[in-house]
Amino acid sequence: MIRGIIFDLDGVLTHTNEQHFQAWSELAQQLGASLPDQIKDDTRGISRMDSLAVVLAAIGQADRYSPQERFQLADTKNKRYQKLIEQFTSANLEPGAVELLQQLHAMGIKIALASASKNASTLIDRLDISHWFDYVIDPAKIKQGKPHPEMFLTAASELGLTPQECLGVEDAASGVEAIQQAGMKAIGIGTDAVVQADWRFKNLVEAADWLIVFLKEQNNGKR
Ligand code: B16
Ligand code: MG
Repeated sequence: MIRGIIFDLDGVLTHTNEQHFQAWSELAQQLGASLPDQIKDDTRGISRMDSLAVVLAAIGQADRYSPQERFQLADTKNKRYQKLIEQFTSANLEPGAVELLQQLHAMGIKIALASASKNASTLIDRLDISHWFDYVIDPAKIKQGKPHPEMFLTAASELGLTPQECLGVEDAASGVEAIQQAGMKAIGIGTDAVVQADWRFKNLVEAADWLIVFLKEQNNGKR
């Protein structure tokens, strides 16, 4: 029986992929290089420092910087990213996001956020959706990022549920893998990145329509 839904943030409830990419691209420019579009997918869902490693490898500068310089580079990118999302409001939510959170809450389904982003709690405040979450992962306390299952296992346990009682919703290959490694089924949104998901949808509205029917059927004993 599904009693909890664990959401990713970027690429699921809001779209910050362009802002992340722009900030990484500007950093690459400062380092005298340009980034291929593929970096958007390659950094989806993975932590800031892991993303930096992907970016530096893509521009052939993987071994050029000390750990301290790497932190500075990541910080430069993050400051630019924070500037780019400064004006985010509820208008930046994915269509259908509030309706889905409302419906899940009304059905008594527990809701958690499992985002790799250290900016996630600021972002959900700006998006005006913080109040819908029963638990929000603090990625600073997570030892192993996606695709490791730690985030999803922690979220389930904090909701007081077993992994089998939860579904995860993701837009990234790393996230889908993390959900499945946690022993949950994965709902994939959007790109080819989620081919491994148990159910795939073009966008959140389509996923929400399906999910609400799925949960109602489950409650009526049809599943
Ligand atoms: P930050 P998600 C992820 O968020 C993004 O998809 C990924 O591109 C980013 O590198 C990561 O957060 C870390 O973000 O630099 O803000 O800590 O998809 O897990 O919600
Ligand atoms: Mg994501």
